Amino acid sequence: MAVRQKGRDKGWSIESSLEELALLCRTAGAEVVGRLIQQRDRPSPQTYLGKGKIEELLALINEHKYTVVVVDDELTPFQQQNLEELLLIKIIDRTALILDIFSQRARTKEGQLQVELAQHQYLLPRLAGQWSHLERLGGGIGTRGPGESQLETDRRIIRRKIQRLKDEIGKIRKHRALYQHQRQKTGIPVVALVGYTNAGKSTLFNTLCHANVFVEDKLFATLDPTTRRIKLPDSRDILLTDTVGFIQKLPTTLVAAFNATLEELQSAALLLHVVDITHRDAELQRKTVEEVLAQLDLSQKPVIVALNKVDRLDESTKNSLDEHGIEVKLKDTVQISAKTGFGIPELMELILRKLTDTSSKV
Ligand SMILES: Nc1nc2c(ncn2[C@@H]2O[C@H](COP(=O)(O)OP(=O)(O)OP(=O)(O)O)[C@@H](O)[C@H]2O)c(=O)[nH]1
Ligand SMILES: [Mg+2]
Repeated sequence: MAVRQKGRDKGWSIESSLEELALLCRTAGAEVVGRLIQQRDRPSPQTYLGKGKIEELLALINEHKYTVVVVDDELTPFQQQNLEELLLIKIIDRTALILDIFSQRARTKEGQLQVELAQHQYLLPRLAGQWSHLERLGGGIGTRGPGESQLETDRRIIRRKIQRLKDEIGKIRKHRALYQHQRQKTGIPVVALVGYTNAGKSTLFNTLCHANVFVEDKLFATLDPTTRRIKLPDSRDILLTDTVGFIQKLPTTLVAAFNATLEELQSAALLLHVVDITHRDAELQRKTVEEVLAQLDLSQKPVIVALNKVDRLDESTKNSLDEHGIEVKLKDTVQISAKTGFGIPELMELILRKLTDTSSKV
């Protein structure tokens, strides 16, 4: 059961956001069997949902025997605890869901450590709730909660764990910096693929490198950056990097934890922004990616926009992409199909031109 509130996010319609949430659920291995939308100016600080909606939801849970409720926002620990007590059902918020997917997907040691860090940071303020919640739910012999001293111990353990994870990530980071430094010395420019999750970055990466990177029609197929050396039309080399996809309302804990990986982007000479032009929310996705790039201080980087999956469009729509809501008058835009290879020579030429432009400016 997926729940969200009306009118809370810039530009994104409730349907789009809920649809994306359902896709996230499927990626995490759960099927959405019901949806509930609440109209409210702002969420209740105590219970997120209002009284009437809670009753409605409770009735639905009893009728359909739902097992989990997924909320399309990040809940405060207080809201989550109260909701679980009232509904007596497991509540997962958008952040926990994304963290779960990330933990399934991380492959490298660094990726795993980063996700683990984000999970522990998410858990820390939620610990208190867990214990008192158990006490009140169960009560009595055998189910009595471990109490405050246990809670303090648990908090200490989690804090220590967080520190250990940070130390370990720090070590890997140093190693990476060394590697990056060596790479810079070779003078080969780095071109980094960025874009909304599922836009087709890895497919394009494969097409450009003839490599075989994990591609899947699921969200966040790629978590760990992969880099390969490829040749441009003038036979100059570049390093191409495939990265993690972005999403609206990306949990802040994750952005922080993945900072090290995203730092790879800082050293890029050029960003190749891949947009799934066939997606209903292509323009919103493009804007979201731009916002995340701005948060990461990358707005000043030279960018090429690759409008991907044009093989799905028919001839007439290809010429009027405006109808898809995308602002095609953007400079340095090229239409491609990572799958069929359409537009790839033009893309390579554009990369070459853009790199030559930028290097002649500095
Ligand atoms: N029709 C069509 N499908 C494509 C194209 N490019 C990618 N796809 C499909 O889109 C889906 C997502 O592709 P990926 O390459 O995994 O996307 P990504 O941007 O790397 O996604 P994340 O790693 O999850 O952020 C896959 O099912 C691809 O087969 C294309 O040019 N045309
Ligand atoms: Mg990918």
